[in-house]
Order: sequence, then C-alpha cells, then structure tokens
Amino acid sequence: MFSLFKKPFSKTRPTPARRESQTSLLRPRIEPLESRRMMAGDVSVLFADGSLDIIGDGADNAIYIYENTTGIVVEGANGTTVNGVAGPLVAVPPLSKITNDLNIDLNGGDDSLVLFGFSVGDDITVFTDGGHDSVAMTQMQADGEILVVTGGGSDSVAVIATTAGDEDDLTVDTGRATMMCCCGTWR
Ligand SMILES: [Ca+2]
Ligand SMILES: [Ca+2]
Ligand SMILES: [Ca+2]
Repeated sequence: MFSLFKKPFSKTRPTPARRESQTSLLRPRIEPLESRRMMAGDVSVLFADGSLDIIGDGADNAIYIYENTTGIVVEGANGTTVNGVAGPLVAVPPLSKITNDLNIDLNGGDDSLVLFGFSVGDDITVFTDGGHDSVAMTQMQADGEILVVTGGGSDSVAVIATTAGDEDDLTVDTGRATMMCCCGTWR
C-alpha cells in the first residue's frame, strides 16, 4: 500500500542530476539578455513631401540628427545603422528644407535621440515607446508644435534653447520616473 503512494513522489522529486539538468536549461535564458543588449538595430529614414520620417526598430537605437554644410544628417551611434548602412546619412540635401513635419518613432528598446541645430517648417513629433529612452533637443526651431512622448520605462527628456510656435507649443509626456529639463521659447 505505501509503495503505491511513495512511487509518484519518488518520480516527481528531482534527483540531483535532474536538478543540475534543469539548472543548465535555465542558463541560456539569461545569456540572450546580454546579446540583446548588443543589438543596436536600424532606423529607416525617408524624406518626402517636405517631411522627414524616421522609424526605429525594436532594438536599442541611438541616433544624432544635425545640420552641417552637407545638409541635415542622420548619424547612428553605438552600432545603430541608418537605412541599413553604418555611417552618417544626408537625409535632407543642403538646398532643401523640412517644410512640413519631422516625425520620429524609435519604438521599443532603450533608445537615444539627439536633435541639434536645425529648423522644421511645421511640427516636430517624437515617440520613443517602451524601454529606457533619452531625448535631447538643443537649438531646434519648429514653426508648429513640438510633441515628445517617451512611453514606459525610465526616460529622460531635455529641451534646451529651442523655439516652438503653434497653439499647442510644447508638450512632453514622459510618464513616471523621469527627469526633464526645459529651457526655450514657446510662442
Ligand atoms: Ca524605446
Ligand atoms: Ca528602438
Ligand atoms: Ca520609454
């Protein structure tokens, strides 16, 4: 009689060997976190109809967007590629302007965005979605509104020496556990 009740327990109780095997099975679940951290991903850039659209993927994207003598440049950092290529991309030629909107959505992952020193004919819209993201906007000008929404995660936003001019001006939504610094002109 006792043996009938003991057998099921003896079958389900893990032996030391089985426990070791189960521990080994758990190890690979930790390793992909390291490899995921190394994935810098890619952002796609499209300039059409006076609007510049930049879409990141689910990996950690880091990009700088700035203007120099070659035009408005999108440059990846920390291994992030732009339109599948490493190195800076001239997104807007020097004789062209962003006469409409600048739309950026970096999606999931821990993303980093730096905008520096150029003007936009209408709105600047930035979404960074989930992940711990950072957005820095310095010496920018939008004739329309500026909207920054950073989604979940512990995000930081800095808007410095920047001008916006529309009925909604500047809107920053960082959720919670965030840090924000603003200094600019909102007409
Ligand atoms: Ca993100
Ligand atoms: Ca991303
Ligand atoms: Ca976020």
